[in-house]
Amino acid sequence: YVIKENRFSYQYAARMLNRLERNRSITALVVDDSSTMRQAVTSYLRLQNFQVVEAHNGAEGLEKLESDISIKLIITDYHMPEMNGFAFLQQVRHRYDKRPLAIIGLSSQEDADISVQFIKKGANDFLQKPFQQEEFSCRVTNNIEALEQFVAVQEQATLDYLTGLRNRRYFIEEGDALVKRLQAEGKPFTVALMDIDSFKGINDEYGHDAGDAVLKQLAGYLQQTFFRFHMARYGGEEFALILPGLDTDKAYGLLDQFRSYVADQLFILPDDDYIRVTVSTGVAPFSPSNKSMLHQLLLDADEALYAAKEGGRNLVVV
Ligand code: GH3
Ligand code: MG
Ligand code: MG
Ligand code: MG
Repeated sequence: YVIKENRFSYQYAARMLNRLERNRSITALVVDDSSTMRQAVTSYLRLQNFQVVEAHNGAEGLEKLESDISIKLIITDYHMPEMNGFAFLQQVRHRYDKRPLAIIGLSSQEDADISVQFIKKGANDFLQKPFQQEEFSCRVTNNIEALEQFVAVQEQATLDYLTGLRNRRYFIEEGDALVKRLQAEGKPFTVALMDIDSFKGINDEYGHDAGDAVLKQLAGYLQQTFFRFHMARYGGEEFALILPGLDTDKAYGLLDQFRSYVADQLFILPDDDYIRVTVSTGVAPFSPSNKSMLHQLLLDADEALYAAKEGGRNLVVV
């Protein structure tokens, strides 16, 4: 296949092999009322290793999309009974505004306006029927790679560079919605802020790199213990947590266990020296009737954190 295209190179072949391997975990949705067209598009996609599901029109396409979260690529026709390609596209972009989807519109219409409308309504690309298999495959590959890059950049923007934990932006954006959902469902949850004790002293005595090493080691412990929960590096040496399913007592138990674990560890510095480090944690008390926004719960947790520092540090305070 590669040799036939007369642009054989090891780099190109390697890239294509890698692409084919990655395509295995991607499902493509083919929406077309013509069975001949569906079969052709499906066979092209299978040659590229995609999993494929088919739909006869937009309405069926929406059902497939709802039930299969592995769908990342949609090839949709324009003219279809019941729900045409435009209506389908508008529904998809409206319902799944956060879901990463590459959408390619198809139409045999000679009308050039169809391609414009497809793009305006949210398609990433457009192909006029009939098309060559090679053009189809190239466009699919380009769109999938653009989508993957977009997802990777989006993911990077939620991470803290030093520790690899989620960052404050992610914590607030997702946390606001999480708190509202938990409150609506009447489920218990706890909001907490954790802060390293006398961290400035570590920087002053051992240097900034030593401080960074402490942050990274602590982030590793946080990851191990709280990976199931909503957690982020909230500020310099401060970490924020939302613990869904845990009321104040249960959260206190877990956070105090973590406090005691940290106090028992040796933190390794870049010069192989080691030190002890402790953390203090403030917990916003949970009550089912408290419908405060995340912002207020963090202020409550911060107040408790202040009390933990006043109380002598290496403490969890509710
Ligand atoms: P307390 O026990 O009251 O929390 O005292 P503290 O010294 O930990 O608190 P303070 O807020 O005075 O100092 C926090 C320090 O954290 C100051 C800042 O320079 C340092 N810091 C913030 N971000 C980083 C970072 O990414 N790396 C390092 N090494 N230090 C950082
Ligand atoms: Mg049609
Ligand atoms: Mg501190
Ligand atoms: Mg602090």
